[in-house]
Amino acid sequence: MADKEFYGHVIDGAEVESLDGARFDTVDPWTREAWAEVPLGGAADADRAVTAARRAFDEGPWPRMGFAERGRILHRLADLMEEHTDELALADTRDMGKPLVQARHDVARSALNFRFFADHARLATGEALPMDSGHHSYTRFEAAGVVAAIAPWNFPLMLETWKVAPALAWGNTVVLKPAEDTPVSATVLARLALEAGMPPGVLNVVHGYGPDSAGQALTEDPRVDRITFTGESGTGRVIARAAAANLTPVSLELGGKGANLVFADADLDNAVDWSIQAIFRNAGQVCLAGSRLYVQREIYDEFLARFTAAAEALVIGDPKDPTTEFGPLASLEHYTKVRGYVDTVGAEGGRMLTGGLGDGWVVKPTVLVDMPLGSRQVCEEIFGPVVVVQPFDTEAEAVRLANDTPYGLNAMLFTENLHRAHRVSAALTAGTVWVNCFFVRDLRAPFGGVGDSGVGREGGNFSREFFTEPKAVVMQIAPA
Ligand code: TXE
Repeated sequence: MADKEFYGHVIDGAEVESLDGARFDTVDPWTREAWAEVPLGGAADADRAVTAARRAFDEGPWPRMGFAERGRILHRLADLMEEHTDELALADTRDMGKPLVQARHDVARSALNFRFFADHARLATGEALPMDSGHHSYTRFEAAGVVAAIAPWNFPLMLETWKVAPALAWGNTVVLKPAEDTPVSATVLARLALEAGMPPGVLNVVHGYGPDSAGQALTEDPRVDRITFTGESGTGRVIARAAAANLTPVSLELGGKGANLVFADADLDNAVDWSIQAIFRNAGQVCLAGSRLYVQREIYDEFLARFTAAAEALVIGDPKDPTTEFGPLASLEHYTKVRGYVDTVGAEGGRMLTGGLGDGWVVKPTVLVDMPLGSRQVCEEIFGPVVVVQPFDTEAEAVRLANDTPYGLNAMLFTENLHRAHRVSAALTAGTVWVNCFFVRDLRAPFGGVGDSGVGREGGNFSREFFTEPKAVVMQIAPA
């Protein structure tokens, strides 16, 4: 491709190449051609970015500004993001094949991340503890320092801003490493942050890979005070080990194998609609995907018929076309991985009702039945548009099946029975449970997972706890 656009690292307020001049391509998974180039950052580039963030934290105005002034800049950034919706959305769509309509939705949510955390930090209240001894104790939430934010490729801008926004709102400085498959929107974001008046060095972006590259270097740098990571569970373990060497606190949002329980008393139209969204939105490349669908036997056949018909009706096509609902997988590597699960359905003892391979890097909405409980399709995170559907008889059985996984990010259930809704929500091992809906979130709520799905929670006060150092001040009110 003749004229690939270039998107640099953003370090200390300047858009720059790597020190050694190396670059790599980012590939549009629909055209399967490189469409942009970014610098290939290594340890030396990560070092430069941390140095800039360190200086901006230790000497710059950002941590010393009031919440209102920082908030004004963060709101201005949100305004600029909304004005640049097309550019940001198209960047994610071209980088990873997400339908443009969904990418535009992600931009709106990303702008909201800045607005929400700016206001949340400004309006946060604390607690003063009157003590019998004639003292009182109060808590200060002080910025932690330099935050390394390492992001995945499935919701590039959205998950980057979910980390960056609270970190900045609480006065930290940031080095963001976007995923190598989806680098572009991060550079655009950093450009807009400078335009919004953010001082140099406050938000730095360094591109590159993970192991033996910029990502690993960030996790090993003792000048980094917090590491926030979203990605694969195995990578989470590697990062936790690196962080342990410096006792750097980590927040890990990892994989999932979400259970979706549809009871016979559910509103079927609603259950079908959400169950389709839960596994086929973003071509199933969602940590929260409802990839294990358990349906009560009385309605199993009817539900399956409706669900399969809805899956087949999804409009597959060029993600840049605004009518497209379902695009290709994000990369050849990821397509090959997901294909491995589709190709082995028969060998594992199951059956494909609909779906399979499409053109290029498309795996069509795929519905599997009769999969043995121990099969790879049931046990492993596929991270693609592949759902395993199984019948159950009793509520207890449904809960047991749902909890039979090392993951615990989220679960869904559909029922019109209020008592059952509360009972099952309490019994499920998961960071989030959705009842009669999916994907809806209040940004004040905790977000994170249990077991292999991660460590820690982010959102609202949970983000405050992670991105600050809480300090207790004890003061004598009157001499004894
Ligand atoms: O993730 P990785 P990948 C799952 C999904 C997918 C699989 C692999 O199953 O198929 O993970 O995706 C950086 N030190 N999820 O390979 O490797 C890396 O450069 C520091 C679940 O993209 O975890 C990228 O920026 N950084 C998921 C980021 O980590 C390292 C979202 C994620 O890469 C590193 C995405 C290291 N040693 C994939 N190794 C979810 N839960 O939402 C890698 N990185």
